[in-house]
Amino acid sequence: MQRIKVIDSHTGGEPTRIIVDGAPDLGLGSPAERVVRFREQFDHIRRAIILEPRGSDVLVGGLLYVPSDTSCAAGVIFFNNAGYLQMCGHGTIGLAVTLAHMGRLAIGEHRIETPVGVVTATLLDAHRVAVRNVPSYRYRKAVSVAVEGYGSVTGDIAWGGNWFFLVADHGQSLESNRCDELTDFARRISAGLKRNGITGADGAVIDHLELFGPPSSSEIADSRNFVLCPGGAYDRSPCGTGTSAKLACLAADGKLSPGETWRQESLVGSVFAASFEFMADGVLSPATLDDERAIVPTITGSAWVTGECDLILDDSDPFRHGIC
Ligand code: PYC
Repeated sequence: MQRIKVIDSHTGGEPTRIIVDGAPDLGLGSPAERVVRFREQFDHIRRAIILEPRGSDVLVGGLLYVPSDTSCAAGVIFFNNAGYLQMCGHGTIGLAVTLAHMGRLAIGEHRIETPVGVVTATLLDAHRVAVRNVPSYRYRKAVSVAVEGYGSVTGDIAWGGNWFFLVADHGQSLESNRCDELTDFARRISAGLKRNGITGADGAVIDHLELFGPPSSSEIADSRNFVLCPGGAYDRSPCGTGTSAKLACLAADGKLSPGETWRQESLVGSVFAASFEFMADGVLSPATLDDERAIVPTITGSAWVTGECDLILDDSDPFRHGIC
């Protein structure tokens, strides 16, 4: 019988489950090498933690490891029902609040190692965290894709720690009672991207879909989004990496200035406050056509711990490694 201790939290409604004891040892090496080891040798642990009967399609997990960059407070690999995430904004906020709950993180700035680079999590109080994300950029503007049942849909492709296709002009109303229709629509766009070979830089799969619409009230936000995650569930939070991708597009279009606040609302009404700095003069976004400058986004949101639990993987349980 194996026990794995986890702490659950939610960030703007989106859950995060951090393994705090009993995690597999991924050994030494770069974060990317550790992801490979996790995938190749311990994927059953990801499935045990995330899939039913213990988890759900909405859940994002985080495995903590001793970082190779010793200036970092922790290293983390995020994962979900479909596999491994490159970065996760809501998860980093949840991680910082979880570590604070455990007495392992004090108010202030902390560096966190992720597979796509070091991010900074500033714990502002017991719940509120500002995440300075990895450099983000728009890769392609106004890309049209044929979507089954809907015709041509146009959006931007941007990197915010994950790859996103961002669509503003879609004719859908972003209401929480329409999540099934929105999920179906977003899945069809994803399928259209795949069918037509539309990718991020270097052929990277665009595994997140983001739709935008007006906020529930201009008093509380500038925009509302619906984000479809790679495992087919929608993000209950405004999505940290998705908000970073959105800022990259706003910056590239000259619609948001450095330091100005953008308030992104999610389908369930939670809000992240976000702003950006440009990368230093002369540092252009990698692999763009348009010589656009990369930005460094900071996303601020709140998380709450919702539970502490020992997961039990009993050798006699046929579903100890999840229902696949
Ligand atoms: O907040 O970056 C995010 C995120 C990615 C997938 C789910 N949440």
